[in-house]
Amino acid sequence: MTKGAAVLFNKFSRRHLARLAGSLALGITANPVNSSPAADQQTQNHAASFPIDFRWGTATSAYQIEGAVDEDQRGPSIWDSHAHRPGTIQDRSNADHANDHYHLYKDDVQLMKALGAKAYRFSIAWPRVFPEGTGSPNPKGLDFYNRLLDELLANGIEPFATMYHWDLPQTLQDRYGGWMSRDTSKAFADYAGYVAEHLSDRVKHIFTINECSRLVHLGYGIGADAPGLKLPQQELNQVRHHVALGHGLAVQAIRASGRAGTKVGPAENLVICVPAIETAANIGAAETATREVNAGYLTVMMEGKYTEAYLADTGKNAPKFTAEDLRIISSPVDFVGLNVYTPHHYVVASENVSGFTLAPLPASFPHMDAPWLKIGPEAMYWAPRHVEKIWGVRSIYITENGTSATDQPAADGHFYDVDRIMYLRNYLTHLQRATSEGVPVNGYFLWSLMDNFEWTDGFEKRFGLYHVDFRTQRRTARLSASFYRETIARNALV
Ligand code: PNW
Repeated sequence: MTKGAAVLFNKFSRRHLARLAGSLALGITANPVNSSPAADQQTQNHAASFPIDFRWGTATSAYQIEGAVDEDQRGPSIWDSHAHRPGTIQDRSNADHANDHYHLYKDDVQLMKALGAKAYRFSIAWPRVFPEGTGSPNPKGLDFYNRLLDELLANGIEPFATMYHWDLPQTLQDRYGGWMSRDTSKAFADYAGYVAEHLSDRVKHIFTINECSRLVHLGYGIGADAPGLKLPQQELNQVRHHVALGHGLAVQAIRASGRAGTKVGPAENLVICVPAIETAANIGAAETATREVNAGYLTVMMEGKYTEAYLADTGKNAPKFTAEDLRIISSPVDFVGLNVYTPHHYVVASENVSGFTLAPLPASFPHMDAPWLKIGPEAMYWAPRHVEKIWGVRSIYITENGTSATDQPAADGHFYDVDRIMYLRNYLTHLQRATSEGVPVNGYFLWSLMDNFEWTDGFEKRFGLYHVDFRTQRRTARLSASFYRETIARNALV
């Protein structure tokens, strides 16, 4: 063993034992398979290691875990209304109670600690802070996040906050039609500035909006997500513009009201274009495609203009906007967050006008426990690489990555989610490929810390490293929790 490896081994063993003790004290099931001494003695595989200061974390969002929807003067959100509308949620559930994280947050911080995770991405519920969306803040709402932040920091976990993970105050839907009006974009900036002013003494990284594209398409286009609308094209394009504007206004408000040094950026589910074969021509075509298929989101945020093809495609339905809007939307950001689950397109270079062909995916393309969750680990390489290459972004966080899986407890009571481990190991291998080539990815947040309310899938889809029994609120570590803990401890793939 080299000297470096011996130091690592000793450090790892001590930390490992401390964590295990922590898990036991918590009453959560001990990790099903503890690493064997033989595995511990392996020298670190340097070829598979990550940058030394890489941030490892987990991610959640407010509505999916908090519960306590009526407590401490929280106002209703569009997701409360949506989930209570008959026929919207697969298992007829709602998140009124969810993981009861509002009361169990201290236990949940211990779950993170047991993983050795040093960062945590969570979202702030706008209707807790401003029950009416605008106007008078509710100090009790903000207090919950004060308690959570103090608990995280006391346990050595760095908080990364998302300002909007889809839980719009219902009053803004009623008053303005939600994101159909730019009044909502402005209200969002006021709320974000207020939160930054009060929390940026402890939160140094803030994400504005989680996945603009999903909230626009599923919320206002298809109507599956809240607020459940199916708008015609022009209005839909206008919603998209208002969401991008909300992002830009929030960047400015957070900078104006947050402490010096507060960093801010989006958390987007970039539509990921993978070169079908890694030739120079296909890679170039995949970059061109990335700009175009993300024209209404990351492209306009980074470039301050809609692409010609986007404006031509939308034609008379193009959004109405001013030059000032575009300047706001493209306010400089400190980093870009990317939610990476799946490759959306495989790209082949083409002689056509666009320069690319999006290959149709064969029915046999493999997927995880949801038809949309196609298994394409190389998406984890190409997403950050494109963002660096196309827009020169110098700091990237993987704000979400993970999968649902169908494991049941085995005869010995453990959850052997080996398919989730397979998925994670392969995606992380491609992330390591990116960092080893110098793509500036600074951290990774695994979705999710624990099973939670998976939007229209209710509690049927489970994404957690910890299994949650929603009747008892008992959290049990899955085998993937051990995988992640070992990966973090070694800062390398295991
Ligand atoms: C994310 N895609 O949604 C959300 O941010 C989370 O709240 C959610 O629980 C999680 O992923 C799992 O679904 C996504 O098609 C939905 O690429 C769809 C895609 C990506 C992310």
